[in-house]
Amino acid sequence: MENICALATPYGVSAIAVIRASGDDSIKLISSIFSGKDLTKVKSHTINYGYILDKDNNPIDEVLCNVYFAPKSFDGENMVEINCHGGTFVIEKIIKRLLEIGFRLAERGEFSKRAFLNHKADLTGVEAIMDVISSTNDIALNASLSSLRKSTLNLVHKFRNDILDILAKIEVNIDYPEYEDMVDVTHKYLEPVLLELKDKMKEILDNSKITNVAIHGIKTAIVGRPNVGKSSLLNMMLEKDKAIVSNIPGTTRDLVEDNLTIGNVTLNLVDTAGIHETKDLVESIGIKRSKEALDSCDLVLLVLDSSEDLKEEDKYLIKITENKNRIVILNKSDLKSKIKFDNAISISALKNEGMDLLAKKILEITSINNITKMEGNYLNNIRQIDLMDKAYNSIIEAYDACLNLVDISLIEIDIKKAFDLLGEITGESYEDELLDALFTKFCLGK
Ligand SMILES: Nc1nc2c(ncn2[C@@H]2O[C@H](COP(=O)(O)OP(=O)(O)OP(=O)(O)O)[C@@H](O)[C@H]2O)c(=O)[nH]1
Ligand SMILES: [Mg+2]
Repeated sequence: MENICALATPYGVSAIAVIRASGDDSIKLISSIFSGKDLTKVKSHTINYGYILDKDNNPIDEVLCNVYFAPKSFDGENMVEINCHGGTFVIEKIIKRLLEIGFRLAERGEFSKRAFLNHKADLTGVEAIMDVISSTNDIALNASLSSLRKSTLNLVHKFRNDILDILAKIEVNIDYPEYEDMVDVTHKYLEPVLLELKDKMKEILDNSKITNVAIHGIKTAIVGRPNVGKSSLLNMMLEKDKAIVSNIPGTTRDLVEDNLTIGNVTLNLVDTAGIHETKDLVESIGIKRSKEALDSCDLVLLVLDSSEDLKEEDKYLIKITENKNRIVILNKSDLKSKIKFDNAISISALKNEGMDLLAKKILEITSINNITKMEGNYLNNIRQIDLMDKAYNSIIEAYDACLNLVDISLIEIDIKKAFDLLGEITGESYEDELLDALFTKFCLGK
């Protein structure tokens, strides 16, 4: 493949930076500007000391080159990792030199894409690498590490094998009706098989939805009428002055977002504009956004001002959040309290009091501490879940068709669709596999 290079560490000043290079001639090319050993002759997986040289053979930087010969490298290509000093000027100079001698800059994710194309990793494996990098809590990290150890791949393979088995049996029935050793694939035979498959898929989907909230964060909206202290609460939770606070009602006009991790729970917090009737155009746009945030969130922190009697807006918000995952927060506990609310948490955002109670309540309400028990029985991201969901729906269709005694060759189409959709999770193809399974599992050619 083409010779590509990219900085693999963050751009900026650091002790060491790593420049990654991959491609057919990558080792040969870098060797030609390297003062140390001939890199084409060293052993794979060795670290080699020397200098990267400029056009006039003057040193650009003192480096260590890690050499990996194909196919035993991350992306399955010849690869060199140049460990240089982490100054932006030096990094740019080395990359410029690499471009001069025939490399081009890699695109985003191109090394991983190569790893996939070279069968070094399936799509779930490639995604797991990204997930490890973006983990913000232990659950997310454990999930991505287990996916890196192929738990997701194995899970999908298990489903695909089960489906393949059904497909193969149907095909054999259709193509070789005279073959006597085969099970007769009737509606009666298919019904319990599809039912079991459907239930298993549902279980995975349910598990995945719970774990994904834990992995990717709980969308949490802080709502309330103006001036109750929503932005003060956000700032208290984040331990920084993220949102503007003032005693003027209607201070927050737009959504203010940030992430916060409490124990194993990551919250994607959104502070919203106080919800009330207004004629102010800008404010009403903000309020519309508040309502959207409220509709789409997984958890509501409803803030009430405990120093004032409940107003119409409070009552309205209490009512519309009733059936949501909700924590009611009585703010301004430093002032004389005028309201009571069952199960509410009392805090003073001004005095920074009550965060411990709120944190405890959040952990309680999100109850995602049992997730570790689900290891290997869930999918790790929305793309995977979406495909599994579609595959599940195809199996439901197949099952319903089976109950209605629809022709089996038509039911087969839905089952095949589910198989293909699951294959998209891992990036595998389908036609070849079906043929392989047909002939290896049933030995028809003998
Ligand atoms: N006494 C007291 N005052 C508070 C407390 N929390 C917030 N305030 C005050 O209440 C006023 C409003 O606070 P904000 O955090 O801006 O309220 P908000 O709900 O974000 O208001 P809008 O953005 O206008 O909807 C400010 O003057 C805060 O200092 C508290 O716990 N006790
Ligand atoms: Mg505010």
